[in-house]
Amino acid sequence: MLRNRSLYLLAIALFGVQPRCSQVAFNQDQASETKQGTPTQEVPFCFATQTVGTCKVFEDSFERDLIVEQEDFRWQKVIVDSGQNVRNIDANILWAEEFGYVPDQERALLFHGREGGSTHEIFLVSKELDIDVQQFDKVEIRLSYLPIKLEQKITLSSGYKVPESVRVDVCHESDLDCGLTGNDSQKTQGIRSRESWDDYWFDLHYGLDNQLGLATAESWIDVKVTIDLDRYRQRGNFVFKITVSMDEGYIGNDHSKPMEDGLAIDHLVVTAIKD
Ligand SMILES: [Ca+2]
Ligand SMILES: [Ca+2]
Repeated sequence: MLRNRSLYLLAIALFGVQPRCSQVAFNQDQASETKQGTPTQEVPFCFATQTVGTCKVFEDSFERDLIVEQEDFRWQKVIVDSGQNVRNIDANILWAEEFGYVPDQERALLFHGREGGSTHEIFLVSKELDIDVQQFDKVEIRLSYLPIKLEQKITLSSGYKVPESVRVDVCHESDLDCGLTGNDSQKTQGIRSRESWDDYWFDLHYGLDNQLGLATAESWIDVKVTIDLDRYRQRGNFVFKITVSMDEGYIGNDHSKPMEDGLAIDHLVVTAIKD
């Protein structure tokens, strides 16, 4: 952190101008405050010249019990497309031994469906990122994911056909249109809207041979999407969600049995780019 801070101050001294990115990167007091709620969070660090620069907005390795902690500056909620809240969601942070291997530290986040349940998507929704969308050009979102016996086509309860997968959706309409505000019915309608959210797909792997508990380093796929900020300048800020789609889960919904469908993520990094 000290080294980062020194580099950052040096960058300011040399170049004088830097894109505004996460305020926590520029204010020591706020950084300390933010860290309390996210003990595994490396404080974001931004630097830039007058013409180019990058800024790590946040990273998440899911080294905690709750997916969305109250003080976390990154996530606002994890929700299923029916509008159900976190208590009913098939998403949990598990330890490495339950996966077999995780790519970053000791835990990762597992999503799954439910045998006999209708087919849903699960959304992990970011807070409004502290990126100046007028000044930066792109956002890059990277993560590692573990596919477990996924299939190429499923039909969601909303009628849409999608592959079992993980992707990034970015809100390009109003908060209300994207289901970020409003009454319960507006939130449910907005959060699943294909019109209000743009979808950005990662490379898809189906992991037909993978099984929970037997994952190795090779089972995890590193992927990234790059998003042009031009389209979000009018909205004025950047909110994204990680969306996973699948129908089944543990066989017989018994967590001691193997999985028919599962998808884990780890080491998610969001970077703003000025090029
Ligand atoms: Ca991890
Ligand atoms: Ca399936």
